[in-house]
Amino acid sequence: MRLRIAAVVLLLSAPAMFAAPPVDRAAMAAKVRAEFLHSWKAYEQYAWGHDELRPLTKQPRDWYGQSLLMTPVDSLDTLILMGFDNEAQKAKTLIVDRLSFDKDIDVKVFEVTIRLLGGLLSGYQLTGDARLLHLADDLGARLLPAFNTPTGMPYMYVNLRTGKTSGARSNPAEIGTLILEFGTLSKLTNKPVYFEKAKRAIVELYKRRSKIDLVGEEIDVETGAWVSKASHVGGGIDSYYEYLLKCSRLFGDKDCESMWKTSIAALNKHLADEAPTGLWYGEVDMDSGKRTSSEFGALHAFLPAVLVMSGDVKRGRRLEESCFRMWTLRGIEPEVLDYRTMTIKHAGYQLRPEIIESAWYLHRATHDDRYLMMGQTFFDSIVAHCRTEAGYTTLKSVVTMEKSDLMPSYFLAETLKYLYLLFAPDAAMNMDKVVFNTEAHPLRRTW
Ligand code: DMJ
Repeated sequence: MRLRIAAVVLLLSAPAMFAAPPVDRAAMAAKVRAEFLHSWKAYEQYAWGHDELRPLTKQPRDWYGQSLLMTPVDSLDTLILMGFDNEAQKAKTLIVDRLSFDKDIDVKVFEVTIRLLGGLLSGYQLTGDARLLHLADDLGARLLPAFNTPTGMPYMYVNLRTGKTSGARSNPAEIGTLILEFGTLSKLTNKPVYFEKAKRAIVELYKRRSKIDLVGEEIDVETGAWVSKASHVGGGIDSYYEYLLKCSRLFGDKDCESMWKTSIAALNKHLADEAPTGLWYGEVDMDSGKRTSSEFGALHAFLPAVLVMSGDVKRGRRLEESCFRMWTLRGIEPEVLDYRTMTIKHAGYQLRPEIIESAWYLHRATHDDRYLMMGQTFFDSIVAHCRTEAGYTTLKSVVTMEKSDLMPSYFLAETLKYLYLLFAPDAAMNMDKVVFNTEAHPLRRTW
């Protein structure tokens, strides 16, 4: 009997006895900062002036054969935020001296907008250097021909020199993730055309939602017809929802607010899936709402952040717990998981930030140390598995932990920035009137 009581007492006090030690935020912020510098120095040494670094072979990589300075533009505000003043100055000098958009290359409108336009705008707002705004304006003008479609939804590609467009088959993310950058550009240059084009695009997309208020995965921007009716919150759709909410916040836009409310209600009704493994958001047919798959992955993990931002902390918390389960299944998250069987569908890890971004938003909203613990787990796994002599690299597989050979620019723009923000004192980022674009570039409402 006494033994049994002792066991019960032991069990009840177990959480206190075995609780993880509190996370030392200052020490963690310093570690993240040091790893950022390690990555930046590797870029400087082996890929300076190019888009990205291949850390294993220590070679540069340019997306379109000619550099658009993806890594420096994407990293500038993180350098400033972390207080690397000399490096930030050097990056800015490189950008204003060398970056030219007068290039005969077909670029992806979405990628160039979130990384370059976003990075130039936040860089301008943080430094006040008008040359960065001038570059943003030049880029914006070169991207505008993409919107010349019968529907107003943009083509996927535009040639920066000739304005020639291509890629009529696009998707909600590429169509609906432009308004924060184009809208900010309008406000800062007093040229309404940017906001108007991006707003029309997102509205035209929304207008083509199904009767149950869902969008599909692929749409023809010339005819406006859906090519794929798979509806989910993963790659190809994800940041469309993020921008509906953030557009309402940054611009006080009532249309965006109403589109967001209708859309999130539909996601909660049709995509949210109460599985034995937790709350997830799966895939359904956009017309019937019939479930078509139980896949969820690294990209879907942006949703807890957006739920929290909209005030739904309860669902945000539960979904982040599911994401954490996905991360700890193998010690690092896979690109895609089947959450019903907990089997891995795509085993790569692309150094993605979304799960960390969500932990940061949750920590800001709840002050629950659990999210610091999660952040420490994310950081430790990334260091353990992705660190190389020259920066950090993606993984081919989270099962074998075999390394690939790329340090995407968003690793510096987002992954390390969100880790730093999670551990740094809250004052590190004055959040008053700031909205982060989907590439973690802080845009400040100054208008
Ligand atoms: C980034 O370029 C952006 O976060 C985008 O919204 C999704 N893909 C990467 C990060 O995973």
